[in-house]
Amino acid sequence: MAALHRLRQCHPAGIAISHLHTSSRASAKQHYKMLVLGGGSGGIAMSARMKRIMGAENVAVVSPTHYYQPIWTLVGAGAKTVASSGRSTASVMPSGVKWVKSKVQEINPATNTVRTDDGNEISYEYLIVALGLQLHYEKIKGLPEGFDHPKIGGNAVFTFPNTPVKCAGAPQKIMYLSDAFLRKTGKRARANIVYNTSLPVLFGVKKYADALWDIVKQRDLQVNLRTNLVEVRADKQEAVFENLDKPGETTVIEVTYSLSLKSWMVDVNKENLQHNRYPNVFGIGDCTNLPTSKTGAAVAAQSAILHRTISKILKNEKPDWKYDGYTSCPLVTSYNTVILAEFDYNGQPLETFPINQAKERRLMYHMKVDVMPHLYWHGLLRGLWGGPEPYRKLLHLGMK
Ligand code: UQ1
Repeated sequence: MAALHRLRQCHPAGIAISHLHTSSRASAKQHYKMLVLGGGSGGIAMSARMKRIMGAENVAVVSPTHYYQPIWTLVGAGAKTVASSGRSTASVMPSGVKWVKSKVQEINPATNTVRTDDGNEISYEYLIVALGLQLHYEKIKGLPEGFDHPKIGGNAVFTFPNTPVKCAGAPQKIMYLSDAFLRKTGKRARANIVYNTSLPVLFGVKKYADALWDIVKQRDLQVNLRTNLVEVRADKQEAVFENLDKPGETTVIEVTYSLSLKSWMVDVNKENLQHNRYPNVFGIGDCTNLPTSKTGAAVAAQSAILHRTISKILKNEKPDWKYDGYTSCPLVTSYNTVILAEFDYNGQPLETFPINQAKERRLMYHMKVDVMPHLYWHGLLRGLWGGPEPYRKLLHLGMK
């Protein structure tokens, strides 16, 4: 039941999963060999890969919308348009794969069925859960209503919450871009920029954290560790933070706005992505409990592993490839520089290029802004890009 509960709780924006019971008021019965829940990066990449293994007619995807989320920090900073981040689900859906244009209402892993919000029941032989991760602003007292009180000037406070998050670098990327924006527009002297993070470190991987500490010092950005946002008083333009090392001790700061995220996870094996309780269920991406940063690059690597795991299981063989937690976070540090962090479950750097990636570089900014979107739309989503692992091995051959 615990696993059921965890499965049930994976519900991103637009996808609501309510009760778990086996009765159904199904108006149409459908069955697929492979049912994919979610049409984001993981769902679309896996449906393209599953189509290759078993034919399009055996694959269905339940999905409402699709966004290219890696560009959102740059949209926030005004460097890209929001329109450039969205594409219709129809345009990314692999041809021939059945697109179920509904929301997931219930997952019943005991009976291998899923119910959608229009009352239909779909049964499956294998299930891939790729439902993403939902933002829960309401977990902070005073949010989301507080967003209706916009004010510019004074303290700009960026926060990293005490919960699982999507890309762990995003809250500080938008801080660097805000700093750059204020400098560009001559308003930096009037603002005090603060980064309040619940973590005991600025970044989980020491190599990149060291480089980022240099940047925050240089740019006069104030960092407070182990500091967690608990309340926003929008009318008074105040935010309340707790000191995680001294329970009960809070600080009130005058603010413009702040951000927070919250999620629950699908319980999968961290090496092969198979559900820990239901062997015909798999998970990929933000909705899983894989203990790594939730990024498109992580989904790329996971898609290659999950492809292999499912191919092996279909042949009654044991999964053999192991996911090492590879993830990448292109840390945008200004309007033309990026630190390209790449690392594994253990926080060990796993860099692709034979140059020091902890250094801020223009080249890496172009990689992120001009190259990655192509790799995403034409590689990852078509099931052709499984992350840079093979190239990393080739480029580093003989260097060790
Ligand atoms: C990546 O594979 C990927 O997915 C397509 C991204 O997101 C969209 C990335 O930002 C990065 C950095 C990678 C990793 C790829 C290389 C070549 C380092």
